[in-house]
Amino acid sequence: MLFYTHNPSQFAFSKDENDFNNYISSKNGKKPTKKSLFALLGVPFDSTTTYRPGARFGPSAVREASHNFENYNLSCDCSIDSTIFDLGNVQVSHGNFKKTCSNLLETVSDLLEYDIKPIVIGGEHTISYALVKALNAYKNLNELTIVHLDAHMDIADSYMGEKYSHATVMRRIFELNPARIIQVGVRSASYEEKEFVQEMQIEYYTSAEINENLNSLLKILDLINGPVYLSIDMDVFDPCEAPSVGNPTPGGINSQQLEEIIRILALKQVVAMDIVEVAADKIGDLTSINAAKIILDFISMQGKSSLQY
Ligand SMILES: [Mn+2]
Repeated sequence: MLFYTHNPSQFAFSKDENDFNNYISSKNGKKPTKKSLFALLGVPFDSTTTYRPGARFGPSAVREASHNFENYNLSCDCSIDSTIFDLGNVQVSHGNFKKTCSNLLETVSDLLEYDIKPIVIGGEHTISYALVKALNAYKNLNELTIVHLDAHMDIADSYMGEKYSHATVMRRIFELNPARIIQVGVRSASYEEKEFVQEMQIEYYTSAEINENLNSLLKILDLINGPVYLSIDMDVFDPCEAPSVGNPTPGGINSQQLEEIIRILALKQVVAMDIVEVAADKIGDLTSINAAKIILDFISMQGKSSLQY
């Protein structure tokens, strides 16, 4: 029997949890060896949001928006040929980051055990900490480059009394001692944050610098060696292209620049990524569409060694 149906609440072009379980049992515990496998996880958590709430709806909104796109990508003349499993959402405990972080860390650790790369849709930015912490058990963080696309540095030691907050997440990640942190598209920070990143020699490239000379950033990203963790706060975009975020900040970068950045990063050894801070509240939301596009661009472009810029 054949039903001509699909599940609109599942990410476009993905396989579901049953396929995932079949894959795992067919592998009988053996790690895959050839093409990259990706697993999508939603984390509908937004407990430390300080301005515009709603990131808990991000995973559903981005999945819905993914159905707006084609499997074929005209920009790179390539199609999606990697397997992507949509495993649904991680159980969150609203108001309790510690418990949510623990659930996410354990789930992601299981995926890494099978050499499956997590792509996590937030949720607020705080969740990135759990992902980098999970990587710690499988990769040498001394070799890991964090590429952080964001309007904000997110590197305060604490924010409104919280150590674990969307505004402190990069400080907690910095404390895990990754090899390098590169901040892309920043245009907002406290004076203390700016002093800290300069003192610690954390690289940052402002949206104004990128608007002035995108190629200079692309060359820097292209020189990255070793494993990469990619964290994308959707407020890196100018609010005219991504208004539904927790902290909209004028003067951002645009979707074409993002596409070029992803084109370079997709050829790097990205071991996990997150797309966070989509606080969308309606079908067809522009922020969700741009977030879904990033994931689809990344999946279709990754591993295509012939791409040029
Ligand atoms: Mn931000």
